[in-house]
Amino acid sequence: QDEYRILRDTDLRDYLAELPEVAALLGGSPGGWSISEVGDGNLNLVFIVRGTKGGIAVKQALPYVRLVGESWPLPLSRSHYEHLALVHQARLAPGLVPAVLHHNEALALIAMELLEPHIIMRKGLVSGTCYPHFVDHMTTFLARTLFLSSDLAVPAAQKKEGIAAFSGNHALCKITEDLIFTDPYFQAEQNRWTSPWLDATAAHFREDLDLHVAVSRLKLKFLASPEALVHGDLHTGSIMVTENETRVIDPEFAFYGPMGFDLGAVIGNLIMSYLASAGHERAPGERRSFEAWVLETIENVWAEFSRKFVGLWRDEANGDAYAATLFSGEAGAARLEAERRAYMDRLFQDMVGFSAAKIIRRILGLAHNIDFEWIEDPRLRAICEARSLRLARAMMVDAPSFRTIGAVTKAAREVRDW
Ligand code: SR1
Ligand code: MG
Repeated sequence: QDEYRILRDTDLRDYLAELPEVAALLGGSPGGWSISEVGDGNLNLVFIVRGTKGGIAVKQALPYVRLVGESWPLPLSRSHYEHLALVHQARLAPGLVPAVLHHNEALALIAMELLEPHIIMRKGLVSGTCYPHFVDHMTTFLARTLFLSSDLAVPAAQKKEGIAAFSGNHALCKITEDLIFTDPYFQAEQNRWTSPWLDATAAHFREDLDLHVAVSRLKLKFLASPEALVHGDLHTGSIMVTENETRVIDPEFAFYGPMGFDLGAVIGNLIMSYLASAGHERAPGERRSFEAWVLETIENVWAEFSRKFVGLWRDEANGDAYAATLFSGEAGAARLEAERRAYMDRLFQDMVGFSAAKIIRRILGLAHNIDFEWIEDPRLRAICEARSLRLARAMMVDAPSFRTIGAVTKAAREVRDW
């Protein structure tokens, strides 16, 4: 068995040369392969390797958080969970994740299909690009991975085995527990924000007990609700797109958690994209149509997700929850249908709260995003971030007042003019 070491140029080339399938896919002699490190995420190394015939992506986990350095160790086992999640997701939502070509657990390395000409969706959004198939692809991914790993779809024993298989990924969960649900709400050393204009809001958030209660409820839900296999980090930087294709990457934070967390990640990041748009240079017509598309996308993600999720519940409910014997006959069917609506209402509330948590962490916590960071004018950036914080606070503290996704987009539109 290999011993862990960080694979760089020659070492990686020699390693891949020994993998017949990978070498055949790349083509040509290993000496002629080009290797470049392209990782711009917070945790890992990512290499693109090209030969005469084709290319692959190679992801290797570092034993520490890349963003911070060796002072913050992080288990290599995250690569094992990422691989496991990719395999599960490929089965549950075929064609929506990259194909795995090779995995070496000891080296914490995964070789994957090279997604080309895909780009990271966040970058496309920052440049004002709309993705016409995103709603369909993403809601298929969300509905299928969440429903089909839940107690609505699988028998209890299988579900419990799933929970057990991912239970060791607690170091990655702990990052989320701290960075999303705790740090932005007190004076954590790693917190940062990019402008003194946000000092007062950050200070208010540190004193705001309504907000502290709301975020603590969300944290408890995150800690103690193994509803389904969640991706765990489903922001727009974990999605690669072309005009016609969508792939979800990087599920190293995967575990059995609350479904609303993945939904909230998608919606929260779209809201940030919408509210950051005012800070990026765009022709007025382009800005209007991009922002209209983002709002429409937010509405359609929820609408299509719920339609697909409930459809799966009607057609593929093989789990132990809601035993069919308890809902027989016409009255039983009608009652179960009403219960499905109530379930979706609760999930919607979770999504609203988690969206808000995702927004706040990207503005007041450690890890930021280019939606805001690439806004050049510091004053404009602060305005976009302040609007986002205002909306997020309302969504978190007063989630029940947002009864429909239309109420969320209406509030986003209003805060955009604030
Ligand atoms: C220190 S890790 C910061 C963030 O990077 C990942 O993409 C996750 O979002 C995590 O919270
Ligand atoms: Mg990632």
